[in-house]
Amino acid sequence: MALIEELREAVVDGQAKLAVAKVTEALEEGIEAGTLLREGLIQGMAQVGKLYEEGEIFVPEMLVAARAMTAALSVLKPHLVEEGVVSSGKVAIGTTQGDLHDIGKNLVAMMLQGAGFAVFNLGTGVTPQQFVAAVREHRPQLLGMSALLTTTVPKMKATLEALEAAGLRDQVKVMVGGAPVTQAFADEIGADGYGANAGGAVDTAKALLP
Ligand code: B1M
Repeated sequence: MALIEELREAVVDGQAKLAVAKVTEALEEGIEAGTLLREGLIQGMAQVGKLYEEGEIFVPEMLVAARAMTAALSVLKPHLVEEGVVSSGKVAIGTTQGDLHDIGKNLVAMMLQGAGFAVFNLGTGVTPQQFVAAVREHRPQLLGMSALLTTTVPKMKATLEALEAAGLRDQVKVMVGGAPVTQAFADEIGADGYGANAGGAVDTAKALLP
């Protein structure tokens, strides 16, 4: 338990090396990767967001915290992703136009991979036209869009419209997620599914692509 708290603190303080050391130590002690992810990394990052909202920290601190989380995640990744699982479907996923937040999206991508999906990670700042091009090129059964800013969430609807205009909407299921996104919003824009977190995204993907 102390180790998880120390991991959380390392993320909040933006200490990448310490976060990596704590994850490594905790794994050696037999703590599950999923527990370290949820109770260490994600809770640490939630605390960072709260401190930012309260004006206690600013963008540079938020950035170093994100780097610490990313470094620790890279150690956790092989433990989260089961190797050699047969692919159960193709997913293309990206963060919407104007948005460079990618920690949560990468986590979702990683968990989908772990669940056996072949994942095309389209990166950040993906325009509606780029999402359409990716659907044409990779022919995924599922398209995932992530957005963390209230200003970039509307790009999800724009992408659905672009898919419709390109005649591709009925060829791909669409799942949306990200902190400001809700099931009600997903329903409103006509997305096929919503994931509240990485685990939820995997459940939704499985339900959409049985
Ligand atoms: Co940004 N940022 N940020 N930021 N940042 C937020 C989002 C913010 C809420 C902070 C705050 O004010 N409290 C706020 C948005 C406010 C708003 O729009 N209402 C904000 C702001 C304002 C900004 C800037 C504008 C700041 C500035 O420059 N003035 C700027 C914007 C840059 C841009 O995108 N154009 C900015 C920049 C940054 C950093 C670069 C410093 C860094 C991002 C680094 C990176 O991603 N590589 C950063 C960070 C780290 C955050 C916070 C602190 C943490 C985000 C995060 O990684 N969370 C965030 C505050 C917060 O969220 N509490 C904040 C951890 C991650 C695991 O969770 O991303 O929610 P999350 O993903 C979850 C679920 O949402 C879900 O599953 C994931 C795993 O559980 N999910 C999906 C996500 N995508 C999904 C897709 C799915 C399904 C589920 O299906 C496809």
